[in-house]
Amino acid sequence: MQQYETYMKKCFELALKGEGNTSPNPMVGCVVLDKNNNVISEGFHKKCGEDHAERDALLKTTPEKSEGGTLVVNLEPCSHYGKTPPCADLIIEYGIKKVVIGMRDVNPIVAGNGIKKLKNAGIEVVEGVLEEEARKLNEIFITNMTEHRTFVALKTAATLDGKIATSTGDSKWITSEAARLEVKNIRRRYDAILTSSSTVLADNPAMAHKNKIILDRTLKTDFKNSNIYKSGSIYVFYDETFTAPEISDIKFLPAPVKDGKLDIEFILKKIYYFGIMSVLCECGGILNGSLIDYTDKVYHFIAPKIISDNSAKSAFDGKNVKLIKDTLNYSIDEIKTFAPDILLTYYRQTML
Ligand code: AOF
Ligand code: ZN
Repeated sequence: MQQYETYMKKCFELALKGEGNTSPNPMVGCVVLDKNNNVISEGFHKKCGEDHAERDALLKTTPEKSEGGTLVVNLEPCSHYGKTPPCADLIIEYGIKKVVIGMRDVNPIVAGNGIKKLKNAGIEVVEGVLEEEARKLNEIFITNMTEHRTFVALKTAATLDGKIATSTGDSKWITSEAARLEVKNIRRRYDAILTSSSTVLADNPAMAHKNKIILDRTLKTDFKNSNIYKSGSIYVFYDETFTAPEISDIKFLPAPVKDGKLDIEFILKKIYYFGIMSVLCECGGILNGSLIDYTDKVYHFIAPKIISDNSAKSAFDGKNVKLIKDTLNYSIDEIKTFAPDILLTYYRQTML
């Protein structure tokens, strides 16, 4: 088992090479061992529509070499004809005798059928190796498949006293360059970034990304000159009672308004329909206060600085919880250092 864990970790590493490119498919890595337990091949899923990890790894070796060997993969091999033929069939063809799996596939077309097919062919199947990590690696895919919705992540960068800007709106820079570089890595994991007109107006950020969603209820940003509109596919959501301008390269999307705010639930449904499987929200405290109800995961950078001002802007605002028993609660998943700052990653307590 110990030995399988080492190979499973290798699968995670390989899978992560596809990070940011596999959506809506999962990230998958695969290691093939011969009958003497020597690694003879490795592979990973590079992009939706291309070879699955198992096929990628097997096609780099031969049935002569893999005969009687073991295949380690973080997700149950598929049993269906999709964009590619079933991996289970190829595993059988290659004479593999044992398949070690991180997690069962949650895709209903596969779910257990891959394992059945392998077992029917006389292959031993070892399940659940580093399952928790395997599930975390594909948390986006699992959410999409089981809940039919976009995975929502939120990033904020605050001082020790939880402030993201001073009372005058100054926020450059709360966190270090190392922390800000990490934000670019985090963005790459998600299909889109989401921000608001207030952030566009306050900071004029470029937020390099292939898909950008901007919540601009009253259409008050400068669509011709703001940095954010200069690259990527742009989706602007606005109050449906307004009239959007005609600007090529920007998709203007009317949305209903509830209590003076754009309806977040409607927007999240709409972007899922557009094929955006995951989104990273980078907004101010007020919108964060609304988004937090729909957020699965938070990336919270903390800089060792104090502003100490009641009028400074908070990372989360507007929920106005009066009793501690009514707070929103989270489980901290990870603490990383980006000196001199830290990054806390946490999930809603109901998640995972
Ligand atoms: C992947 N890569 O390495 C594995 C996947 O449309 P298809 O044919 O590419 O099938 C996608 C499904 O295949 C996916 O939802 C998952 O259930 C299964 N396994 N997918 O993209 C892989 N092993
Ligand atoms: Zn497959």
